[in-house]
Amino acid sequence: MLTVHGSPISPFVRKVLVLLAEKGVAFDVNPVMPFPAPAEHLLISPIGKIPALTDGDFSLPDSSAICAYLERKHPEHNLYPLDPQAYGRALWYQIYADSVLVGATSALFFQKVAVKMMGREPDEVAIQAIRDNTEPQVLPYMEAQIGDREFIVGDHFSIADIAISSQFIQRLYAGEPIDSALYPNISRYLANHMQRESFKTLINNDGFITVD
Ligand SMILES: N[C@@H](CCC(=O)N[C@@H](CS)C(=O)NCC(=O)O)C(=O)O
Repeated sequence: MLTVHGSPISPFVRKVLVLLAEKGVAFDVNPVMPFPAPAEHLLISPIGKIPALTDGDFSLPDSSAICAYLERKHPEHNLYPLDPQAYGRALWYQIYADSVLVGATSALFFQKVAVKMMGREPDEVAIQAIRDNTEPQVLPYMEAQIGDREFIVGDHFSIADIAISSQFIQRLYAGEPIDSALYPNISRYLANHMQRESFKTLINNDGFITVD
């Protein structure tokens, strides 16, 4: 049995769970929290982050490595485009979501919600800096790249859509949905993907939020 180690509240854990749900592969979740990670988690995730995966005796950290491993192991319901250019673009959007978009999504969740879980008050200066500095660099790019498309790459739901949507869900947890007047393409794109069974099940089961 596959086990995903990490709380589903993490967008990086969510990437892996959505990919598994899309593929119809059974899995367990061990809802490890990383602040700080328990000692046994460091054995499978040397940098102490979530997610990590165990598959029998095999273990692997990092959502991108895990998703690529799972795609190769379970190629049914392909989530990585076969066309070389589309494949390259999908990997780029995954990298952008995980390393740049995260600054306008997970960072807001961290400053507004995660800090409270750690017994600290939200840092209003940091929150304002995200609104003033990060959002204007990131959200217009996403709005333009999504455009009027259903999927950000090609004609199929892919790892790029999973990575991007998983990040934007963090803003819902933070009580900061995307402003549909300012960013109509992102809003439509996200609302559409949230109707997928993979996302709906995860969000409702988690109990943190329900999405109408
Ligand atoms: N590149 C990693 C990033 C994972 C990550 O940053 N996870 C956060 C939770 S959302 C974490 O574990 N943070 C703990 C820490 O930074 O110590 C991946 O894709 O899995």
